[in-house]
Amino acid sequence: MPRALITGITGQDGLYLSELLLSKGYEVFGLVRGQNNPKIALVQETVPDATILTGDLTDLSSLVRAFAVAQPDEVYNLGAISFVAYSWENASLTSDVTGKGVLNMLEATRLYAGDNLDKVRFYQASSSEMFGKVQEVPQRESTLLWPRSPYGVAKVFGHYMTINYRESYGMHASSGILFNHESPRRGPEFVTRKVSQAVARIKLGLQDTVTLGNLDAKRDWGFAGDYVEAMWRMLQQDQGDDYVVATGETHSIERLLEVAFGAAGIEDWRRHVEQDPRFMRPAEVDLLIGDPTKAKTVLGWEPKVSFEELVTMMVESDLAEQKALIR
Ligand code: NDP
Ligand code: GDR
Repeated sequence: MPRALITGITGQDGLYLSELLLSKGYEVFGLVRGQNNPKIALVQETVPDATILTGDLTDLSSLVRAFAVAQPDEVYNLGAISFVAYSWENASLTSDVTGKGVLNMLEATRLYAGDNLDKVRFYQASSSEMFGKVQEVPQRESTLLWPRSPYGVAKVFGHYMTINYRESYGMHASSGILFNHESPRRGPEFVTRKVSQAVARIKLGLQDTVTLGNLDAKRDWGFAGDYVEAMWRMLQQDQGDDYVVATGETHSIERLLEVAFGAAGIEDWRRHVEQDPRFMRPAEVDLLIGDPTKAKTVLGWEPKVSFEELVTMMVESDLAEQKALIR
Protein backbone atom coordinates (compact mmCIF):
# COMPACT_ATOMS: atom_id res chain seq x y z
CA MET A 1 0.00 0.00 0.00
CA PRO A 2 1.67 3.32 -1.05
CA ARG A 3 1.83 5.99 1.64
CA ALA A 4 1.26 9.72 1.10
CA LEU A 5 1.84 12.72 3.35
CA ILE A 6 -0.28 15.79 2.52
CA THR A 7 0.16 19.25 4.01
CA GLY A 8 -2.91 21.48 3.74
CA ILE A 9 -5.31 18.54 4.11
CA THR A 10 -7.96 20.82 5.65
CA GLY A 11 -8.04 22.96 2.49
CA GLN A 12 -9.98 22.57 -0.75
CA ASP A 13 -7.28 20.64 -2.64
CA GLY A 14 -6.21 18.59 0.39
CA LEU A 15 -9.69 17.08 0.69
CA TYR A 16 -10.01 16.26 -3.03
CA LEU A 17 -6.49 14.82 -3.17
CA SER A 18 -7.11 12.68 -0.07
CA GLU A 19 -10.27 11.27 -1.65
CA LEU A 20 -8.37 10.50 -4.86
CA LEU A 21 -5.44 8.79 -3.12
CA LEU A 22 -7.68 6.78 -0.78
CA SER A 23 -9.69 5.58 -3.80
CA LYS A 24 -6.39 4.38 -5.31
CA GLY A 25 -5.56 2.37 -2.18
CA TYR A 26 -3.05 4.78 -0.58
CA GLU A 27 -2.57 5.18 3.12
CA VAL A 28 -3.02 8.92 3.64
CA PHE A 29 -1.50 11.09 6.37
CA GLY A 30 -2.50 14.73 6.65
CA LEU A 31 -0.65 17.48 8.49
CA VAL A 32 -2.93 19.77 10.53
CA ARG A 33 -1.70 22.83 12.40
CA GLY A 34 -2.84 24.30 15.72
CA GLN A 35 -3.78 22.77 19.05
CA ASN A 36 -7.51 22.65 18.32
CA ASN A 37 -7.99 23.26 14.59
CA PRO A 38 -11.74 23.64 13.89
CA LYS A 39 -11.35 22.01 10.46
CA ILE A 40 -10.27 18.65 11.91
CA ALA A 41 -13.96 17.67 12.10
CA LEU A 42 -14.36 18.38 8.37
CA VAL A 43 -11.39 16.15 7.52
CA GLN A 44 -12.66 13.36 9.77
CA GLU A 45 -16.09 13.57 8.21
CA THR A 46 -14.93 13.81 4.56
CA VAL A 47 -11.99 11.38 4.61
CA PRO A 48 -12.35 9.29 7.78
CA ASP A 49 -9.63 6.87 6.62
CA ALA A 50 -6.95 9.59 6.57
CA THR A 51 -4.66 9.81 9.60
CA ILE A 52 -4.19 13.28 11.06
CA LEU A 53 -0.75 14.37 12.23
CA THR A 54 0.05 17.60 14.04
CA GLY A 55 2.56 20.02 12.56
CA ASP A 56 3.20 23.45 11.13
CA LEU A 57 5.10 24.42 7.99
CA THR A 58 7.10 26.97 9.98
CA ASP A 59 8.30 24.33 12.47
CA LEU A 60 10.86 22.03 10.84
CA SER A 61 11.03 19.73 13.86
CA SER A 62 7.28 19.08 13.66
CA LEU A 63 7.69 18.16 9.99
CA VAL A 64 10.56 15.78 10.74
CA ARG A 65 8.32 14.06 13.32
CA ALA A 66 5.44 13.83 10.84
CA PHE A 67 7.72 12.18 8.25
CA ALA A 68 8.93 9.66 10.84
CA VAL A 69 5.34 8.55 11.50
CA ALA A 70 3.98 8.74 7.93
CA GLN A 71 7.01 7.12 6.23
CA PRO A 72 5.71 8.52 2.93
CA ASP A 73 6.44 7.36 -0.61
CA GLU A 74 4.84 10.56 -1.92
CA VAL A 75 4.70 14.03 -0.35
CA TYR A 76 2.22 16.68 -1.49
CA ASN A 77 2.99 20.15 -0.14
CA LEU A 78 -0.36 21.95 -0.45
CA GLY A 79 -0.18 23.91 2.81
CA ALA A 80 0.09 27.69 2.42
CA ILE A 81 -1.38 31.03 3.27
CA SER A 82 -3.23 31.06 -0.03
CA PHE A 83 -5.38 34.22 -0.08
CA VAL A 84 -3.58 36.77 -2.26
CA ALA A 85 -5.34 39.86 -0.82
CA TYR A 86 -4.40 38.85 2.75
CA SER A 87 -0.73 38.52 1.78
CA TRP A 88 -0.15 42.30 1.56
CA GLU A 89 -1.34 42.74 5.15
CA ASN A 90 0.67 39.75 6.38
CA ALA A 91 3.66 39.77 4.06
CA SER A 92 6.20 38.43 6.54
CA LEU A 93 3.95 35.61 7.75
CA THR A 94 3.09 34.72 4.14
CA SER A 95 6.81 34.58 3.30
CA ASP A 96 7.44 32.27 6.26
CA VAL A 97 4.56 29.87 5.52
CA THR A 98 4.09 29.98 1.75
CA GLY A 99 7.76 30.55 0.92
CA LYS A 100 10.08 29.26 3.62
CA GLY A 101 7.60 26.51 4.50
CA VAL A 102 8.48 24.90 1.16
CA LEU A 103 12.16 24.88 2.10
CA ASN A 104 11.28 23.27 5.44
CA MET A 105 9.30 20.55 3.62
CA LEU A 106 12.10 19.92 1.11
CA GLU A 107 14.63 19.72 3.91
CA ALA A 108 12.41 17.39 5.96
CA THR A 109 12.06 15.20 2.84
CA ARG A 110 15.83 15.11 2.34
CA LEU A 111 16.50 14.30 6.00
CA TYR A 112 13.86 11.55 5.95
CA ALA A 113 15.22 9.96 2.76
CA GLY A 114 18.87 10.05 3.88
CA ASP A 115 21.11 8.33 1.32
CA ASN A 116 18.13 6.86 -0.49
CA LEU A 117 16.44 9.86 -2.13
CA ASP A 118 14.76 7.50 -4.62
CA LYS A 119 12.37 6.34 -1.94
CA VAL A 120 10.30 9.55 -1.93
CA ARG A 121 8.65 11.85 -4.49
CA PHE A 122 7.73 15.46 -3.77
CA TYR A 123 4.99 17.72 -5.16
CA GLN A 124 5.00 21.51 -4.70
CA ALA A 125 1.78 23.51 -5.15
CA SER A 126 3.08 26.35 -7.31
CA SER A 127 0.74 28.91 -8.79
CA SER A 128 -0.17 30.94 -11.84
CA GLU A 129 0.13 33.98 -9.52
CA MET A 130 3.89 33.63 -10.18
CA PHE A 131 3.24 34.94 -13.73
CA GLY A 132 1.64 38.10 -12.27
CA LYS A 133 2.25 40.88 -14.78
CA VAL A 134 2.26 38.40 -17.62
CA GLN A 135 5.20 38.46 -20.02
CA GLU A 136 3.63 36.04 -22.51
CA VAL A 137 0.10 34.96 -23.50
CA PRO A 138 -0.77 32.18 -22.87
CA GLN A 139 1.55 31.37 -19.97
CA ARG A 140 3.62 28.20 -20.15
CA GLU A 141 6.37 26.51 -18.12
CA SER A 142 9.09 28.70 -19.71
CA THR A 143 7.29 32.06 -19.29
CA LEU A 144 9.28 34.64 -17.27
CA LEU A 145 7.89 34.98 -13.74
CA TRP A 146 6.81 38.46 -12.56
CA PRO A 147 4.86 38.10 -9.31
CA ARG A 148 2.62 40.98 -8.18
CA SER A 149 1.92 40.16 -4.52
CA PRO A 150 3.80 38.93 -1.43
CA TYR A 151 1.96 35.64 -2.01
CA GLY A 152 3.25 35.46 -5.58
CA VAL A 153 6.80 36.26 -4.49
CA ALA A 154 6.66 33.56 -1.80
CA LYS A 155 5.42 31.02 -4.36
CA VAL A 156 8.29 31.93 -6.70
CA PHE A 157 10.74 31.19 -3.86
CA GLY A 158 9.10 27.80 -3.29
CA HIS A 159 9.06 27.04 -7.00
CA TYR A 160 12.77 27.72 -7.51
CA MET A 161 13.68 25.96 -4.26
CA THR A 162 11.86 22.85 -5.52
CA ILE A 163 13.80 23.01 -8.80
CA ASN A 164 16.99 23.56 -6.83
CA TYR A 165 16.47 20.44 -4.69
CA ARG A 166 15.83 18.48 -7.88
CA GLU A 167 19.04 19.79 -9.45
CA SER A 168 21.22 19.77 -6.31
CA TYR A 169 20.26 16.41 -4.84
CA GLY A 170 18.55 14.59 -7.72
CA MET A 171 15.31 14.61 -5.74
CA HIS A 172 12.14 13.50 -7.58
CA ALA A 173 10.54 16.90 -7.02
CA SER A 174 7.81 18.36 -9.22
CA SER A 175 6.26 21.79 -9.30
CA GLY A 176 2.68 22.02 -10.51
CA ILE A 177 1.98 25.53 -11.77
CA LEU A 178 -1.75 25.37 -11.24
CA PHE A 179 -4.11 28.05 -12.50
CA ASN A 180 -7.19 28.96 -10.44
CA HIS A 181 -9.30 25.96 -9.56
CA GLU A 182 -12.56 26.09 -7.68
CA SER A 183 -15.31 23.90 -6.28
CA PRO A 184 -18.12 23.92 -3.72
CA ARG A 185 -15.29 23.41 -1.17
CA ARG A 186 -13.59 26.70 -2.13
CA GLY A 187 -13.10 29.11 0.79
CA PRO A 188 -15.72 31.90 0.85
CA GLU A 189 -13.00 34.60 0.64
CA PHE A 190 -12.20 33.72 -3.00
CA VAL A 191 -14.23 35.44 -5.70
CA THR A 192 -15.98 32.42 -7.26
CA ARG A 193 -17.32 31.14 -3.94
CA LYS A 194 -18.09 34.65 -2.71
CA VAL A 195 -20.24 35.07 -5.81
CA SER A 196 -21.89 31.61 -5.73
CA GLN A 197 -22.79 32.05 -2.04
CA ALA A 198 -24.17 35.54 -2.64
CA VAL A 199 -26.18 34.43 -5.69
CA ALA A 200 -27.78 31.65 -3.65
CA ARG A 201 -28.67 34.06 -0.84
CA ILE A 202 -30.02 36.68 -3.27
CA LYS A 203 -32.12 34.03 -4.99
CA LEU A 204 -33.59 33.00 -1.62
CA GLY A 205 -34.25 36.63 -0.63
CA LEU A 206 -31.66 36.55 2.19
CA GLN A 207 -29.65 39.47 0.80
CA ASP A 208 -29.95 41.89 -2.11
CA THR A 209 -26.42 42.73 -3.25
CA VAL A 210 -22.84 41.50 -3.30
CA THR A 211 -19.90 43.91 -3.00
CA LEU A 212 -16.80 43.17 -5.07
CA GLY A 213 -13.57 44.80 -6.26
CA ASN A 214 -12.16 44.70 -9.80
CA LEU A 215 -14.65 43.19 -12.27
CA ASP A 216 -12.30 43.33 -15.27
CA ALA A 217 -9.67 40.82 -14.11
CA LYS A 218 -9.57 37.61 -16.13
CA ARG A 219 -8.79 34.16 -14.80
CA ASP A 220 -8.36 30.65 -16.20
CA TRP A 221 -10.75 28.79 -13.88
CA GLY A 222 -10.99 24.98 -13.66
CA PHE A 223 -12.47 22.39 -11.29
CA ALA A 224 -10.32 21.40 -8.28
CA GLY A 225 -11.38 17.73 -8.57
CA ASP A 226 -9.77 17.59 -12.04
CA TYR A 227 -6.60 19.38 -10.89
CA VAL A 228 -5.63 17.00 -8.05
CA GLU A 229 -5.53 14.21 -10.66
CA ALA A 230 -2.73 16.17 -12.42
CA MET A 231 -0.77 16.40 -9.14
CA TRP A 232 -0.89 12.62 -8.72
CA ARG A 233 0.09 12.02 -12.36
CA MET A 234 3.20 14.21 -11.94
CA LEU A 235 4.49 11.93 -9.20
CA GLN A 236 3.94 8.80 -11.32
CA GLN A 237 6.49 10.00 -13.96
CA ASP A 238 10.05 8.66 -14.07
CA GLN A 239 11.48 12.14 -13.41
CA GLY A 240 10.36 15.20 -11.50
CA ASP A 241 9.47 18.19 -13.69
CA ASP A 242 7.37 21.38 -13.88
CA TYR A 243 3.93 21.47 -15.45
CA VAL A 244 1.33 24.15 -16.16
CA VAL A 245 -2.15 22.89 -15.27
CA ALA A 246 -4.92 25.02 -16.76
CA THR A 247 -7.96 24.91 -19.04
CA GLY A 248 -6.59 27.25 -21.71
CA GLU A 249 -9.69 29.47 -21.44
CA THR A 250 -10.04 32.78 -19.64
CA HIS A 251 -13.11 34.63 -18.32
CA SER A 252 -13.62 37.98 -16.62
CA ILE A 253 -15.28 38.50 -13.21
CA GLU A 254 -18.17 40.07 -15.16
CA ARG A 255 -18.61 36.84 -17.11
CA LEU A 256 -18.45 34.87 -13.85
CA LEU A 257 -21.29 37.06 -12.52
CA GLU A 258 -23.34 36.58 -15.67
CA VAL A 259 -23.03 32.78 -15.55
CA ALA A 260 -23.54 32.52 -11.77
CA PHE A 261 -26.65 34.72 -11.64
CA GLY A 262 -27.90 33.02 -14.81
CA ALA A 263 -27.58 29.60 -13.13
CA ALA A 264 -30.06 30.82 -10.50
CA GLY A 265 -32.40 32.24 -13.15
CA ILE A 266 -31.48 35.90 -12.46
CA GLU A 267 -30.82 37.75 -15.75
CA ASP A 268 -30.12 41.31 -14.57
CA TRP A 269 -27.02 40.70 -12.40
CA ARG A 270 -25.85 44.35 -12.47
CA ARG A 271 -28.74 45.34 -10.20
CA HIS A 272 -27.29 43.09 -7.48
CA VAL A 273 -23.58 43.99 -7.72
CA GLU A 274 -21.77 46.86 -5.99
CA GLN A 275 -18.09 47.76 -6.06
CA ASP A 276 -15.90 48.95 -3.21
CA PRO A 277 -12.21 49.99 -3.38
CA ARG A 278 -11.76 47.93 -0.20
CA PHE A 279 -11.68 44.83 -2.42
CA MET A 280 -9.20 46.28 -4.95
CA ARG A 281 -5.58 45.09 -4.71
CA PRO A 282 -2.44 47.28 -4.50
CA ALA A 283 -1.18 45.49 -7.64
CA GLU A 284 -3.58 43.43 -9.75
CA VAL A 285 -2.97 40.42 -11.94
CA ASP A 286 -5.07 41.44 -14.93
CA LEU A 287 -5.01 38.38 -17.14
CA LEU A 288 -4.19 34.73 -16.64
CA ILE A 289 -4.55 32.05 -19.29
CA GLY A 290 -2.48 28.90 -19.23
CA ASP A 291 -1.15 26.63 -21.97
CA PRO A 292 -1.62 23.07 -20.65
CA THR A 293 -0.01 21.37 -23.69
CA LYS A 294 2.80 19.76 -21.67
CA ALA A 295 0.40 18.36 -19.05
CA LYS A 296 -1.71 16.97 -21.86
CA THR A 297 1.10 15.38 -23.86
CA VAL A 298 3.31 14.11 -21.01
CA LEU A 299 0.77 13.40 -18.25
CA GLY A 300 -2.21 12.60 -20.46
CA TRP A 301 -4.18 15.09 -18.33
CA GLU A 302 -7.15 17.12 -19.52
CA PRO A 303 -9.79 19.08 -17.61
CA LYS A 304 -13.23 17.45 -17.66
CA VAL A 305 -15.47 20.16 -16.17
CA SER A 306 -16.18 23.31 -18.23
CA PHE A 307 -16.34 26.84 -16.79
CA GLU A 308 -20.13 26.97 -17.10
CA GLU A 309 -20.51 23.52 -15.47
CA LEU A 310 -18.19 24.56 -12.64
CA VAL A 311 -20.04 27.78 -11.84
CA THR A 312 -23.42 26.04 -12.06
CA MET A 313 -22.16 23.27 -9.73
CA MET A 314 -21.08 25.89 -7.17
CA VAL A 315 -24.33 27.88 -7.33
CA GLU A 316 -26.43 24.71 -6.99
CA SER A 317 -24.37 23.53 -4.04
CA ASP A 318 -24.72 26.91 -2.30
CA LEU A 319 -28.47 26.98 -2.98
CA ALA A 320 -28.80 23.58 -1.28
CA GLU A 321 -26.56 24.70 1.62
CA GLN A 322 -28.46 27.97 2.18
CA LYS A 323 -31.84 26.22 1.97
CA ALA A 324 -30.70 23.71 4.60
CA LEU A 325 -29.61 26.59 6.86
CA ILE A 326 -33.02 28.30 6.79
CA ARG A 327 -34.98 25.09 7.36
P1 NDP B 1 -6.64 26.47 0.98
O1 NDP B 1 -6.46 27.87 1.41
O2 NDP B 1 -8.01 25.88 0.85
O3 NDP B 1 -5.80 25.52 1.97
C1 NDP B 1 -4.57 25.92 2.49
C2 NDP B 1 -4.12 24.89 3.49
O4 NDP B 1 -2.86 25.28 4.06
C3 NDP B 1 -5.08 24.71 4.68
O5 NDP B 1 -5.19 23.33 4.96
C4 NDP B 1 -4.37 25.43 5.79
O6 NDP B 1 -4.68 24.96 7.08
C5 NDP B 1 -2.92 25.09 5.47
N1 NDP B 1 -1.97 25.93 6.19
C6 NDP B 1 -1.98 27.29 6.31
N2 NDP B 1 -0.97 27.69 7.09
C7 NDP B 1 -0.29 26.58 7.48
C8 NDP B 1 0.83 26.35 8.31
N3 NDP B 1 1.49 27.35 8.90
N4 NDP B 1 1.24 25.07 8.50
C9 NDP B 1 0.57 24.05 7.92
N5 NDP B 1 -0.50 24.19 7.13
C10 NDP B 1 -0.93 25.46 6.90
O7 NDP B 1 -5.86 26.31 -0.41
P2 NDP B 1 -6.19 25.39 -1.70
O8 NDP B 1 -6.57 24.04 -1.25
O9 NDP B 1 -7.04 26.16 -2.61
O10 NDP B 1 -4.75 25.34 -2.37
C11 NDP B 1 -3.78 24.34 -2.05
C12 NDP B 1 -2.40 24.84 -2.41
O11 NDP B 1 -2.35 25.13 -3.80
C13 NDP B 1 -1.97 26.14 -1.71
O12 NDP B 1 -0.57 26.04 -1.52
C14 NDP B 1 -2.28 27.23 -2.73
O13 NDP B 1 -1.46 28.33 -2.52
C15 NDP B 1 -1.96 26.49 -4.01
N6 NDP B 1 -2.66 26.92 -5.19
C16 NDP B 1 -4.04 26.97 -5.19
C17 NDP B 1 -4.73 27.31 -6.33
C18 NDP B 1 -6.21 27.39 -6.36
O14 NDP B 1 -6.74 27.97 -7.32
N7 NDP B 1 -6.92 26.80 -5.40
C19 NDP B 1 -3.99 27.59 -7.60
C20 NDP B 1 -2.56 27.48 -7.48
C21 NDP B 1 -1.93 27.14 -6.32
P3 NDP B 1 -5.84 25.66 8.02
O15 NDP B 1 -7.12 25.03 7.57
O16 NDP B 1 -5.43 25.28 9.38
O17 NDP B 1 -5.78 27.13 7.72
P1 GDR C 1 -6.68 34.77 -6.91
O1 GDR C 1 -8.18 34.41 -6.49
O2 GDR C 1 -6.21 36.03 -6.33
O3 GDR C 1 -6.61 34.64 -8.41
O4 GDR C 1 -5.86 33.60 -6.21
P2 GDR C 1 -9.39 35.32 -5.98
O5 GDR C 1 -10.60 34.51 -6.22
O6 GDR C 1 -9.15 35.84 -4.60
O7 GDR C 1 -9.35 36.59 -6.98
C1 GDR C 1 -9.56 36.43 -8.37
C2 GDR C 1 -9.77 37.79 -9.00
O8 GDR C 1 -11.02 38.32 -8.58
C3 GDR C 1 -10.86 39.70 -8.28
N1 GDR C 1 -11.90 40.15 -7.35
C4 GDR C 1 -12.09 39.69 -6.11
N2 GDR C 1 -11.46 38.71 -5.41
C5 GDR C 1 -11.90 38.44 -4.17
N3 GDR C 1 -11.32 37.46 -3.47
N4 GDR C 1 -12.94 39.15 -3.59
C6 GDR C 1 -13.59 40.14 -4.25
O9 GDR C 1 -14.51 40.75 -3.71
C7 GDR C 1 -13.16 40.42 -5.57
N5 GDR C 1 -13.58 41.31 -6.52
C8 GDR C 1 -12.81 41.13 -7.59
C9 GDR C 1 -9.45 39.79 -7.71
O10 GDR C 1 -8.99 41.13 -7.72
C10 GDR C 1 -8.72 38.85 -8.65
O11 GDR C 1 -8.34 39.53 -9.81
C11 GDR C 1 -6.31 32.25 -6.20
C12 GDR C 1 -5.80 31.60 -4.90
O12 GDR C 1 -6.36 30.32 -4.77
C13 GDR C 1 -4.30 31.49 -4.91
O13 GDR C 1 -3.87 30.74 -3.77
C14 GDR C 1 -3.87 30.76 -6.19
O14 GDR C 1 -2.47 30.65 -6.25
C15 GDR C 1 -4.38 31.51 -7.41
O15 GDR C 1 -5.81 31.57 -7.32
C16 GDR C 1 -4.02 30.82 -8.72
